[in-house]
Amino acid sequence: MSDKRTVAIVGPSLSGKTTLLESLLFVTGAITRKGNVKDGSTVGDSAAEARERGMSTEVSAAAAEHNGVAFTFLDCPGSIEFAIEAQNALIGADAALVVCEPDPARVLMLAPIFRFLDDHDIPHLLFINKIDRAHVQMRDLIPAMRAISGRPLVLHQVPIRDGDTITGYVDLIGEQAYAYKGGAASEQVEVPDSVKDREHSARTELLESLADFDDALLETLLEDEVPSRQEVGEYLKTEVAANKVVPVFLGGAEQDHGVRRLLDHMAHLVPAAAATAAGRGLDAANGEPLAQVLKTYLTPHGGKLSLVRVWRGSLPDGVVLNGTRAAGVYRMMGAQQTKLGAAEVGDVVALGRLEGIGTGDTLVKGAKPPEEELPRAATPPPVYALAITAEKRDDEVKLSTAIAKVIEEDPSLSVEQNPDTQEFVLWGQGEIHLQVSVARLRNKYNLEIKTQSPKVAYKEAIRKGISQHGRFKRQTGGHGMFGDVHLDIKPLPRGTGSEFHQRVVGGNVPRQYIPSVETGVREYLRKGPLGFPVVDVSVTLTDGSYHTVDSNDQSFKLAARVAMTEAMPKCSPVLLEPIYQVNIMVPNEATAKVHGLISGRRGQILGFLAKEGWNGWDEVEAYMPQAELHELIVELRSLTLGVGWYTFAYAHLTELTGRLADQVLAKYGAHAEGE
Ligand SMILES: Nc1nc2c(ncn2[C@@H]2O[C@H](COP(=O)(O)OP(=O)(O)OP(=O)(O)O)[C@@H](O)[C@H]2O)c(=O)[nH]1
Ligand SMILES: [Mg+2]
Repeated sequence: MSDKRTVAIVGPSLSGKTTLLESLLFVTGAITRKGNVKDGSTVGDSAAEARERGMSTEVSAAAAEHNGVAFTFLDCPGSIEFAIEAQNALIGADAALVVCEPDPARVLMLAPIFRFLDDHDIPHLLFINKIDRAHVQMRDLIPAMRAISGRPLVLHQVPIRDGDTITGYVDLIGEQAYAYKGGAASEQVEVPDSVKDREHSARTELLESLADFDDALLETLLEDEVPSRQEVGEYLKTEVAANKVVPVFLGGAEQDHGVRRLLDHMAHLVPAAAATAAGRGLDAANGEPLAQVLKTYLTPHGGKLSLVRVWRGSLPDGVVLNGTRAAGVYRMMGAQQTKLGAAEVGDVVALGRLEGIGTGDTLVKGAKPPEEELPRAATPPPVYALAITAEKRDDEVKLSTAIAKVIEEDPSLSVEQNPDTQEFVLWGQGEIHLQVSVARLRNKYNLEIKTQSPKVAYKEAIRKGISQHGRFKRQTGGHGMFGDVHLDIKPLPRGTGSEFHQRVVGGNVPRQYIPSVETGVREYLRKGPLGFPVVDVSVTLTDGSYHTVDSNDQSFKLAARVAMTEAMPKCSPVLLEPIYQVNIMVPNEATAKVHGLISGRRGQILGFLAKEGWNGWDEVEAYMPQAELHELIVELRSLTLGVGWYTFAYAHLTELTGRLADQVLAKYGAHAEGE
């Protein structure tokens, strides 16, 4: 059981994770031909939506063997909009391999990943990819990365250069030099003289970093003794497993540079299943079988596969988990599956047909779900919305079922029927996330969807009051209708809502008809003279009259409507727009730009503070109109290399007048075109 390792491959968008997976699979012989991202022929990007875009859109699992270790790799999308995929995968991984580009200008993109790894104490290794394009010096790159990482980064390798190109590296632990050979294993060479000084200082630095967490090593160093290579390897292994230090490797996924050595080091450094379980407070050896769902896949033909980490025990095909029978145990290779007889401790494999069981769920053998759940990744709050409708009217019914299925695969997506605007609104993590979700609806469920920015929930109120008489009278053949009311209408302070009172004396409006007057008033208030729901108004029934034969509920309701329809346009109606409180989190070099963004969008800054526990980040608090929030996340990300985000909550309504109000009324108001 100790020879299984699950490694989640994570890192910023387009850093080369899927290409690296392809390379890892190729050099281990798990695949015989390398695909590439451009043609959509990789194992990692087998989903139609990923191929359409040349970017990963969901986690993919693939297995490979190296030096007697059975690896399962989880290739995670890098886009911040699909962060939930990586986070759920990381919960079940023994370690993360963080892949990044050799570009100091982009290291900020590592911030959210490092943060998640440290918050969850997940051991990780850093792979600086695209070394064939590295024109920067390590002395510029590494300090920039160190400023972002919460843990000390220790160089495992130093590059060997020939002019502008990196041709190989010296391994600081093995103290050996290697020259890259495109497409083949690197060749061991003499350590070039030009690198010797750098190697020496980097190795000293490595040992000192390790000694910071190990007294025995510290003593050895203080006594000027040199630990053996093997000892250094063991110190590193222990400290990586405890997430005390992060070793840094170099390479190029496209040419397989450094990939074999990376595998050797992963086989050594990535903790085994029992250690990972212990890190989660679990005993992998004793107790009933225990597993957890890392990802849910629904195939276009309706099959369901749950990617599961086995924390303890063995799960044979047909095992009943949480009351549901698993039909099929599969090893995954991108979109391909190989049937297995059972899943064992440390495995990450797919189980078939676990209906009713979702991503993150803890699984135990037997008829019931467990009493205690294992920790799961928090679902990120939504930041972007689109109103959707089916292209064909007949598909409206199909739509909600299909969306529920897409949400089952992707917990960071949600849907609501907006109570104010009546729109069906899809909520998610950004523009691309929603485009991909809409593509899934098309690719998997054959549904064509129309999208538009969601309507703003405008309201209206009045600025002055009035007393109004309203009468509804109809004399037809037999029974007539007669209702007659006097209403006092008054504005209320902002945020009060609407109120109905009555002060009728002497039974002028018989008691039983008063609720109908209120109904008439409230029905009217759903759409006021400007065309929006009316709020902050008080309506009092003061007087009226009735007819013994002709009066009834309906007549009084209609009389109230007559009075309201007559009165309200005379009460100086005013448009109200919803204002939200937003809290914007950004690296502090972007704070000034965010202030500009807020004021440019009619926002009001309430204050800003250094974000607690987040070195180098600010939190800016502001009021902003809902109408200005739709694209906020898009702009915020473009100011911050994608790492900024915000939370929002409805705050209050405020009057909107002038040109902006005219535009809203022309577009959505009572007399708008198409209304
Ligand atoms: N020059 C060079 N390009 C590379 C290397 N590895 C990957 N690329 C290119 O980088 C681009 C992105 O590669 P992907 O493998 O899709 O990156 P990714 O990290 O999986 O992207 P997402 O999953 O969308 O975050 C592609 O154009 C690759 O061909 C490399 O070692 N050298
Ligand atoms: Mg990818």
